[in-house]
Amino acid sequence: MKRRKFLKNSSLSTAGIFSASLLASCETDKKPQVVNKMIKPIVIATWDVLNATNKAWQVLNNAGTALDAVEQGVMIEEADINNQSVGKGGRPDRDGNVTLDACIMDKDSNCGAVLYLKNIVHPISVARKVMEETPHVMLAGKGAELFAYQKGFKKENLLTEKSKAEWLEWKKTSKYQPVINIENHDTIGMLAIDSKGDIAGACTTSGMAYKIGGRVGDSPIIGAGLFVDNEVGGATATGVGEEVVRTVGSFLIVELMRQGKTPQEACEEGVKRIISKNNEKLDFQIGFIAINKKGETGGYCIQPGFTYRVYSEQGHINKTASSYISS
Ligand code: SD4
Repeated sequence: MKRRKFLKNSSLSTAGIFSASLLASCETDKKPQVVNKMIKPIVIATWDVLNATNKAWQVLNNAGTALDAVEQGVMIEEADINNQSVGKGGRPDRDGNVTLDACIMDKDSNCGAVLYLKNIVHPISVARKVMEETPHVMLAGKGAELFAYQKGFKKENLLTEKSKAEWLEWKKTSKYQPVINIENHDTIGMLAIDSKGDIAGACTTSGMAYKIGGRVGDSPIIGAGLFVDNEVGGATATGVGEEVVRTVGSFLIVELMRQGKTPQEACEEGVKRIISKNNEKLDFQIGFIAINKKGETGGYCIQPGFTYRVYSEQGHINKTASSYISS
């Protein structure tokens, strides 16, 4: 039974500017008409993930929900073996195991997550099943994997020859030195607004390369790697997850937007909070992106080099985020 059905849709009652016209459009099937011209679908994602934002935009453009858009969008990266930070082809932990983390959040503040999931190409879809078909928010490890099999997901080897060869090379020194914007490249966090004005988000990763077995970062942690409040907006993160977790980064950014900051200002404040908690130490990367209910976007990072993609009616843009350290 779908838990979401039991939850009240508070967003429609609070988003006054959209309410009456939207309720009318919600009742039509398949292709809802955008009665209120203020609502423009938009998708935003960490890094230069053209194929993923293209996919999400297709869903939005066909009057799909933001939730379907972000799920199907990030699935592109999960299946892409050339992205060695997400899904199949992800770099393993130091014992050679590829372990995946993902979470998803919808317009009604429902959320689902999987942590330390092995052998499944699409953790984001398992996270969605956790959200929609269990009374829980997070499933981890073997339990998450067994749950996935029960839901029909297939077992697959996630370690590609390329990632295996690199790991074997790394083992010769076993030095753990994350390299900014290389080792931490390509976790995908995605946020979307659909034609009804509803927001959803997804975040999925294979985590830090060569991490200690069992390590989980920010990406599957609601509030850290991802947060959505349909009354306000959404935020998602990439970079050194430990730093994002200890400042509850994405939640902070959404709360700053609730208090009136633009997505850009809120992302800057989120990054600066992390820097201040590290005594101004700047030798790691964090990147945040955010979107508000009006469809305004922002992105900010510590080190130069973080890009994000925006796809809206204006077309596709790959943006370079401004950074705390100027390039
Ligand atoms: C983590 N935030 O596991 C992730 C890593 C990341 O691109 O962003 N990689 O800490």
